[in-house]
Amino acid sequence: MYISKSFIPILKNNPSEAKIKSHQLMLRVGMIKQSSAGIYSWLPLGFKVMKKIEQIVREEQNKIGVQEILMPTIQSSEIWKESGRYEDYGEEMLRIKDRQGREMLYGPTNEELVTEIFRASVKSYKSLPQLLYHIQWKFRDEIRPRFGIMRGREFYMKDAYSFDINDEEAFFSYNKFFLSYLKTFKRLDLTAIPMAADTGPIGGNLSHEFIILAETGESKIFTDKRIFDLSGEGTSLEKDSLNSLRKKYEQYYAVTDEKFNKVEFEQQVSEENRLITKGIEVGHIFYFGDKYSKPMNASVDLPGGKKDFVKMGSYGIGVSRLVGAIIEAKFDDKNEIMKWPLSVAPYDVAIIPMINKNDITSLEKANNLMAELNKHNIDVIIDDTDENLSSKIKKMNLIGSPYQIIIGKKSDGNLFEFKEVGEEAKNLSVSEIIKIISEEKNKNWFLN
Ligand code: P5A
Repeated sequence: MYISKSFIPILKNNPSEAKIKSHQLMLRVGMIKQSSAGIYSWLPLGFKVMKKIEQIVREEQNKIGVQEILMPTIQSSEIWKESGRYEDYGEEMLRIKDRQGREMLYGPTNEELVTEIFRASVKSYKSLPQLLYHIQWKFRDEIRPRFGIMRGREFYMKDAYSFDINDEEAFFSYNKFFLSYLKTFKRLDLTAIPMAADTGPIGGNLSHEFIILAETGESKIFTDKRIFDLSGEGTSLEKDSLNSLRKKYEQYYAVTDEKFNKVEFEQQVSEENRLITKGIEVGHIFYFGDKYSKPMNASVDLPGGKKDFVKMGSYGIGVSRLVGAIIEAKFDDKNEIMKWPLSVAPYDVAIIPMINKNDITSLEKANNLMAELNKHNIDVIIDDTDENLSSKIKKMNLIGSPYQIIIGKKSDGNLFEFKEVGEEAKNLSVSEIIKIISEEKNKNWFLN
């Protein structure tokens, strides 16, 4: 891709309406454009990153055996009246009337709709467990949409739902998502910590929020620092292995402010291990038993001939919020340098040729280099404008490709000035460059 042909509307300065670094950067490099309060269009750069995040989320869901479906954004109010949430959900729900005067709504979440799909065809315990997910836009008429796509009114969510025969099996499903979330966030190069949390309008009494640390986060958290040393590495998808994983995490105090209890915190965590800080909620998992299956009559035949309501959980990841969360975690706003994790970078490599009007050899070199890198599935952006080198580097630092190649006076013969952002530049050949990037791209993540 050439900068001159791309739709990357870069602003000279930070827009004054943006208060946190992710919102500033996303507007500054034209990743998004506000369409109305809390509602955004996604422009090429932002869309590319979000789609890459979505694909990682999808792959990790598929790996634990969740099946992808796609439910609509617009739902009928009928099923919400059955579950009893139509009134409870209050002003956050966007209510719509169709031309026949039927009450519809823009889905803020899908527990009811998926239960309706399930009950229409699953009748026996023999078909359990069922794990379903979709990745779809949601709408919540938040009173205070803010920080750009971090707290939007319209936002993109992966939401999964589990249906099981009893509590034990339902916890097994819950724990699969617990592990899958640790893995998903790790692939995004984030450390997300599961913390006991309030269940709000979704309900139930077991729930974990997955939180990444950030000063600009909206969640206040209280933790034992030692929880940051844990990982899901080595955990298999066996019941016992997953149980011990959750126990390993739950032995350390880690809660959001709604669950905070000063006495417990001080009793359980020694002073040097206490951490009180802020974070961003990037995922949230819930177990709520028969909260929806009972009022909506979603039951299955049991082995002895009796019937019982299925036990359900739901599992969300804020796909659009993650774009902002990664920026909060990775953007160096003092030096105005963004480095996307290679797994989601809009472009793997930025090629910056120094172009002199009378001499286009460096642009030709850049073109040849791009052709070579493309052959190895390495995605490249070239700054083919005739701006000076320092403004080109500034621009690429904001776009955030993790690697940069400068083609100028110093590039001699077959060697190129190559650098991983934040590291020293090196003179390398094309094949050495391809090797470094390909190895990083194919890195093995735990539990593949
Ligand atoms: C779980 C899946 C639920 O809605 N029902 C289906 C459950 N959970 S949740 O915690 O309310 O939302 C899941 C994740 O969505 C992101 N999120 C948001 N992102 C951007 N703007 C918002 N207004 C917003 N609200 C929720 C969060 O990442 C949250 O963890």
